[in-house]
Amino acid sequence: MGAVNAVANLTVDGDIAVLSLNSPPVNALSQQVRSGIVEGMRQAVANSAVKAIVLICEGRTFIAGADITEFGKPPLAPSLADVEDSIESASKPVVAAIHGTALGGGLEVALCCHYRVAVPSAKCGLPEVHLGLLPGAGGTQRLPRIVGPEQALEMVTSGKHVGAKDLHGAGLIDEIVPENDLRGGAIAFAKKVIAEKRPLKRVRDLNDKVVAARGKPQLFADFRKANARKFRGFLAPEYNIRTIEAAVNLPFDEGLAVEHQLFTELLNGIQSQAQRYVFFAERQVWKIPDVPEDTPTIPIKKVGIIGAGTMGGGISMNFANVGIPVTIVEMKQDALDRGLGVIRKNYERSTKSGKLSMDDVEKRMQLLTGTLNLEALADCDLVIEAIFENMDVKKDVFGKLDKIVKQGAILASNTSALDLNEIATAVKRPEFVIGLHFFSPANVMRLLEVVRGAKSAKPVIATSMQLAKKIGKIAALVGVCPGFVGNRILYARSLQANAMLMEGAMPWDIDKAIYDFGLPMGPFAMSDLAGLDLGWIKEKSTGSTIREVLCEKDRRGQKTGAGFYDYDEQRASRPSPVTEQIIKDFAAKSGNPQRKISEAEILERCNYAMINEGAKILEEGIAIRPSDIDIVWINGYGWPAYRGGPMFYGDTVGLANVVAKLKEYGPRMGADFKISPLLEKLAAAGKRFQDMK
Ligand code: 3H9
Repeated sequence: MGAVNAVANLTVDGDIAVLSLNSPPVNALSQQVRSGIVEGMRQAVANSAVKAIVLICEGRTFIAGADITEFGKPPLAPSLADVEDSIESASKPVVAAIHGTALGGGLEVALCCHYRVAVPSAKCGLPEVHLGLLPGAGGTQRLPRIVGPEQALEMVTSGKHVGAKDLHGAGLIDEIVPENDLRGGAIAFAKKVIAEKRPLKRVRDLNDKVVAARGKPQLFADFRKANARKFRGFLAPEYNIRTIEAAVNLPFDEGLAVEHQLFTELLNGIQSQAQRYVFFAERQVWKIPDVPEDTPTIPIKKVGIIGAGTMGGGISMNFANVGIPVTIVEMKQDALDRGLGVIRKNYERSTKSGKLSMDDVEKRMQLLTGTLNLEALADCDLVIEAIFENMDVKKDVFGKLDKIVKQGAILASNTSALDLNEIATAVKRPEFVIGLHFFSPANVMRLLEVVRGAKSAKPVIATSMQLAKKIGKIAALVGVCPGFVGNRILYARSLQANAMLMEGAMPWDIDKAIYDFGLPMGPFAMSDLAGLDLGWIKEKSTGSTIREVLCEKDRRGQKTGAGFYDYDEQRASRPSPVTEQIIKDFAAKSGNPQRKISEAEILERCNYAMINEGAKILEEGIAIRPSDIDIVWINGYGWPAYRGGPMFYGDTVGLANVVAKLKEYGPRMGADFKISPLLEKLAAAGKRFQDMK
């Protein structure tokens, strides 16, 4: 006994063999781990002194799934099915000892063990759906046999990690063992199994729960209906549902065959490819080439927010949620009261959905201190300015902050449009200035653009990224340019959308194409939601754009019941004849010939203009890598993850095709439109954005 291979170790403790895996970071089921298990099981079974086997992992977690990096490569023996068979058909009881997260293939392996014990903090889940997949190693057939089809449906389609205690209740975990003694607890449990002569319990043989649901198709129909909106466009949730249906309606081996066929189909499809790319993109985005992981950070114990409006309030909530005290500064008492009132209302709404208790609400509210006095920010470690977009006002505020706030603190702006470097000229410590661009509603949206000024110091950047993680955001580091990454690309798309209005398309035609492509809404519905009067001043309005004319007619978006669309009391939209006429009048004046614009053209012009702008952003070094741009658009604008972000989408279309189309559209793209040299270069070389190093 001893080392089985480089990642597996077998020891014998009395009559219990302990097969231990150690393959950092997450003990994924790589070829080495698979062969370590198969060989370890063979040795343990062959050893006549051994009566039961414990499967356990070193490091931070039990097996967290198949090794995603192996997908799409030629399969290497032994397969995961071989691994599972070596456990499930073992002649001695096998006990899985779970800590950390048993996910995907990891949980599937545990389900092939005859028993499972876990520490209280352990979690289990089948998160394959997030990778555009389904559990492909028997999980869809075994899980419903233990927890029942209802909970199985929920788990495979949500990918949620479920706590050990809940799963103990559901029968998946046989015993909860002490947090600090998993190994001892698992061995004691294994001894009990032997002493009590418990049977080799194979999950595949359990049938009660699936049989009980047989002949109840309504269960699945209802589930599909209830989740239709959430699943829209994604293939994997539907395929996951079908496997649970198979588990209910078919014998185990036939269900397994259905699972295998659907898994293979998903694995080879573009959606899973995109979602696996996003998985790695979400992890890459934190890595900044010139700001190494060991860069010192500034402890953030107290935060100041200037502005209690929608943005300032939402931003404050993020910090209160993680226990960081926040001082909120406003100019007038009524604005401050209103802002704090809105925050309270938002929190109270969360009590209705059960996310928070009233006690939690009070605790969070107590962390928020409102004041009219800027001086109250003196001892903050981070101050975020969230006032309206006006350079002079912002510079004035930063100048004051420079004199008030202690040295070593970070001075951040939430600007979405202004030049951060110019703002930084207002202070004597520009290296402590950074942009923290939250997206509205700031307490909900996951994206944070961390804007690196020309002088932002590395510890300031490192602290901002770390803090973003702490408050549950996904942060992308971007450089200074108008609109940064997200809004700059949005603007490139808007130019095309607006141009097409002058050529014969209506807002609803464009919005429909973009919605059907997978985004939550198109540009005109989005404008109506945000309000058309952002930055519009009645006295200065000249009626020279469609937007201005709409505002002049008091069609300022959803809030006034009309904008590009008309809205009913439930805020349901319908095309507006008034808007149609305004557009037709403008189009006639423009002299453009009017034509029917196809859905393909709408999508190509909008999406390819975005890809082109993304390429320019890369050329200018505003984003670190193409996948960071994709992260911004998925998390800030609802680009569908199953299309992998605009840059990944460009790769799937083929960059040569993108360039060819942009050239074909030529002058329609606009007089100022230029194809990015980087895009042309990649296209000519037959390369993808993903090939950029
Ligand atoms: C599956 O099992 C299919 C089967 O049903 C059927 C097969 C036939 N593979 O997230 P972190 C890397 S599909 C390869 O920052 P945390 C990750 O890239 C799989 N690599 O840590 C990162 O690398 P780097 C189903 C993986 O503590 C490092 O590990 N399972 C894998 O915040 C640390 O990751 C899943 O989908 C993997 N499976 O969170 C679970 N997992 O340091 C996916 C991680 O170079 N994993 N890496 O950037 C997770 O959800 C989280 O990693 C976990 C830890 C919760 C485990």
